[in-house]
Amino acid sequence: MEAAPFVSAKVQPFRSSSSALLLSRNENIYRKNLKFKTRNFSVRAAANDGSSVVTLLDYGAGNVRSVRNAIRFLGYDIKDVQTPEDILNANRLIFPGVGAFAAAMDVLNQTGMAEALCTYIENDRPFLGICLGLQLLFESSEENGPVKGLGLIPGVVGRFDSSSGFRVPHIGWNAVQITKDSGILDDIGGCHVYFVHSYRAMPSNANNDWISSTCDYGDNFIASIRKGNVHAVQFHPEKSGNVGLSILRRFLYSKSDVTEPAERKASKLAKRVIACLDVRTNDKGDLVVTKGDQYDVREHTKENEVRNLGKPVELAGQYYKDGADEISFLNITGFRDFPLGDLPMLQVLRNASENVFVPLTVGGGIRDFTDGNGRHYSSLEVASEYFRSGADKVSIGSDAVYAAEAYLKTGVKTGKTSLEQISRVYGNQAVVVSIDPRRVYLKDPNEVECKAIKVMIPGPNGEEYVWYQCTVNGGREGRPIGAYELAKAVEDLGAGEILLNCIDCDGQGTGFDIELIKLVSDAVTIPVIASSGAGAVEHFSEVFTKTNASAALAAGIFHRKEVPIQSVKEHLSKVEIEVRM
Ligand code: 1PR
Repeated sequence: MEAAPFVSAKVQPFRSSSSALLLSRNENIYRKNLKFKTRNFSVRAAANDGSSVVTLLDYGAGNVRSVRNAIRFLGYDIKDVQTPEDILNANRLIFPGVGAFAAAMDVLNQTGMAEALCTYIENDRPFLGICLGLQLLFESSEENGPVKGLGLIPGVVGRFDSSSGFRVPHIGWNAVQITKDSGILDDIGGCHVYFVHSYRAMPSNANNDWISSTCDYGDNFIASIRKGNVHAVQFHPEKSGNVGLSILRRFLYSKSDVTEPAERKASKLAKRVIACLDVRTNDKGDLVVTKGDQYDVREHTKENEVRNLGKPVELAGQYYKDGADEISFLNITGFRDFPLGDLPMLQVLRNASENVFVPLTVGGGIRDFTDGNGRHYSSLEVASEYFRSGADKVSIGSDAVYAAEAYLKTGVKTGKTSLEQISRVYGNQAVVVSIDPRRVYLKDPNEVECKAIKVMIPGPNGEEYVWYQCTVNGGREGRPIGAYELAKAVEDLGAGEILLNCIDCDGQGTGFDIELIKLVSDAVTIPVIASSGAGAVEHFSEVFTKTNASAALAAGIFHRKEVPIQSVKEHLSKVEIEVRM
């Protein structure tokens, strides 16, 4: 494939002397007045040197473990960039941008990496930017800004507009439209790839010659760029299953064969099917996948053992092969055990992420904690350890309930809650709030201050109304806040997604609580994952046709092998609900 020469729109690298993460308005004006050199640059052939080393630019702002795992899985060794010279000397460079735009630019500027990156790219050296690694190539971003980018591609990175009814962040498997010879994407037209972002770059006449694919999500935004040997993708190949691995393989070794995707019918954002693993230590001290009925995970036998449905890493690997779009681990005793003391759970994540190339969420015990020696751990430290161990998202249960209660009482965002702290550092797309509500029937909706709704099937004493009371500590304690109020409050506080369980339906196999899911998914603009009660493939189509849920999660039917994930997807596809096949 011949490499096309290109000239940067505006190459304006700079070194920041400020340690502040954000550019102030004054700094921006100052920088606009600086004279930067616009460079023309020459083209070099792609490095197809047979070397098995890939250089990785990880500036330490977040979890790039999954990118590392994917590279290693494909048989390549990783050389980490330590100095700007390492960038200039790379044969192939992967830049998986993580965190916020301003923070990333600040690090790149302060370390001299920004200039080295520009030179490397100007010289048409093999480059693959991922997610923020694409956005940083543009002139600027509106994320906490305006903030100046590397300026290699004309355009401003802006936020998705949620007023048009599209949920922000854009999370999930969407279709890309290939617009030109894209090299590494050549074989993925009509396939779904995994996106997770709130900001995007838009096509324009000025950047048209860069665009290799677009994606439709309210706007038709830039999904990938390519010029010569320089590639960048807004989606996550390392989280896009076999399709993503084949893209990476293509970049690493351009003559590589690609895995033929099963189907090429993707046209829009797919509804996700998620497998959930409730994990805890059983009475023998082994970490097992368990499953409750209405949150009771013990066998109803004389021994009263914790139900054991398998080993977490093995099951996660199996569900990945079976086509799960995401996998969630819930450390269900995290509320009483300290997760950083729970090393087996961290090890589970590390091991699972080596072979599972779809997003992993982990929850349980994310809160501030002081151990027996008086050492204080912030919830951010707990979450960071989960991210470092391979999680893409963390899920907060009990702590989010307390945060929402305080917020509703005072109307003040303190910035100190786990939700706010974690979403500020890792982005709100990385923070899920898991809600564990229980139905409370009412004769009169005015009996409670929380939102009550009229139900189709009256309660046990003929009650016509219900409110959904939130609980903490694995359903053990009811709180004075409803699922509706909680969902809206946590969206305000920075949650990027809601995992909506229902204690009454959990493990019953009689279908999702449609009334609850409709109530909550209509109340927020972030994606909602419907959970609890799946017993048949029809329950999935029901929840997707009757509510605005973006994903549906199940546990028992998958663990007991009653309904394979593939059957769920085939059914959804048959009734014309788009899924990733
Ligand atoms: O409060 O931040 O430590 O988080 C604890 C987390 O553990 C919460 O996400 C909470 O939902 C979860 N959890 C706590 N106790 C239990 C339990 O079962 N005893 N599991 C529990 C919640 C519910 C679902 C389940 C679906 C689908 N599990 O996620 O997987 O209901 O099941 P089904 O398809 O079999 O019906 P914190």
